[in-house]
Amino acid sequence: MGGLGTLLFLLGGLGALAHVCEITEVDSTLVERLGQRLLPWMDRLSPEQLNPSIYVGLRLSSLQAGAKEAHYLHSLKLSYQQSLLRPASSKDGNDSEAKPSMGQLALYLLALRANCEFVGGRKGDRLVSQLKRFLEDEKGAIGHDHQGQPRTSYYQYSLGILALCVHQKRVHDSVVGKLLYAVEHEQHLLQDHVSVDTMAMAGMAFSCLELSNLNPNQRNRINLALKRVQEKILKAQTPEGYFGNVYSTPLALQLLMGSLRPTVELDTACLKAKAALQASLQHKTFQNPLMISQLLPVLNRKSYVDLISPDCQAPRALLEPATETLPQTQVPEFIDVVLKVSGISPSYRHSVSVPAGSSLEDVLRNAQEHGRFRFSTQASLSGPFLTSVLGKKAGEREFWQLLQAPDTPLQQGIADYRPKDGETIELRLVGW
Ligand code: B12
Repeated sequence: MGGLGTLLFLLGGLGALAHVCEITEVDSTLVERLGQRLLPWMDRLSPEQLNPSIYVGLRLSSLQAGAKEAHYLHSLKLSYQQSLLRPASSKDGNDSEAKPSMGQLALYLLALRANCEFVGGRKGDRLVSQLKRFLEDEKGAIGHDHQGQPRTSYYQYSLGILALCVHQKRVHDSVVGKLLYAVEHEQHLLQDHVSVDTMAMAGMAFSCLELSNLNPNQRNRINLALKRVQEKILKAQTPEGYFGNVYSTPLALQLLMGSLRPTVELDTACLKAKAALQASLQHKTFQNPLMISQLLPVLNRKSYVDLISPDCQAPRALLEPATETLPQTQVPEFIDVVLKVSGISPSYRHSVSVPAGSSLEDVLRNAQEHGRFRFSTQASLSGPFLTSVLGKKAGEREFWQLLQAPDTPLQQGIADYRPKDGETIELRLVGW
């Protein structure tokens, strides 16, 4: 390291150069443990299990997975190019695989950028056109009067703009305008649990546009919207210190880290959030690979906005697989969980007995095997998403909400949540 490099390093170490929202002191064993949880997922290379977010998270972290990484990116490329560039669904019924969504395509483009690649060539250009078309369609769905809603979500809309931006691809002012309007009027961005995540993602799209100056006509509006996003996220801080909840805090910090608008409020809020997040790392809060992938960059003081000019030479520690802990061969203890279904008639209520430590998905399976309960799921980057219950499929802009009775929405999905003895879990069909 040269003289200047050493000086910067020292200053950085002292915190003089660090932004107050950056986490500077992290326990490297805890980070390693998080990284190790991603490793098994990197062996899952089937199209339904590939997850570009995992690749992005790892590349922006302080860790690397050696040869697995290149192999994973290669699989992502094959899968995404194949499914996105094949002709539109043929009518003969063989085309059962769903095409990646707008957000998934955007995450794939972020993954390319995380490997310091710019999307290009004939295939690459087609992917960019496709993403632009997705955004145009969504712009149409939102409508001239802004009365409609995107078919996916403003979260995915933001991801789309961000992905094009880090590849230095310009999107039309009118496309950016829809997101600006949504933030200015808080339309559909502020539904309970998804609001902070969506605000953070929208903010990162704006940060990228601001830094790259791709839409100079919108400069002032972008600037103001960023200020607004920052305010909204700070306002959503919980008494414990989380922005929204523990799982939206990583994205919120990714956004706030890049803030060019330091204020006393921001300083105080970030100190509190960092402490809360660091405390949560001591527990088993972060198990889900998607959540880990959004968290790891933060623990390395990086955000998706850094994909404008990623540092692919930065040294990263090689991850070794976790040493196996022997399974305990004790007779399992059983717990009782009450499963309740509401929002449809007739309603349903039944007690299920499962081994302690079972997931909610295990509970649902048990209820299905031993009674009239029925459910189905759809794979997503976050894991299995509950799509139908007792034969009732959630319709457009509806979903099966998971709650701990009487009225606490769960912060985890069916595969990750582990109910306790005597708990009542409610599945409620609601609009969003
Ligand atoms: C938008 C959104 C929703 C929308 C999705 C509908 C839509 N058409 O977009 C709605 C409101 C329905 C929703 C529901 C839920 N969500 Co949500 N959601 C998000 C959000 C903001 C963006 C997801 C996204 O578009 N990703 C990008 C695309 C490219 O990835 P994707 O995998 O293709 O996206 C799909 C899945 O993410 C799926 N989905 C959305 N939420 C969840 C949650 C879980 C656990 C699973 C398995 C799937 C899933 O819907 C997306 C669209 O099809 C994320 C925020 C984040 N930080 O990731 C939270 C987030 C993933 N959701 C979360 C939660 C907890 C839930 C619920 C379990 C809440 C509840 N108590 O019921 C339910 C899911 C219940 C079920 N039926 O299985 C948490 C997950 C935390 C964790 N530990 O894993 C997040 C991180 C929000 C948070 N900070 O708490 N969600």
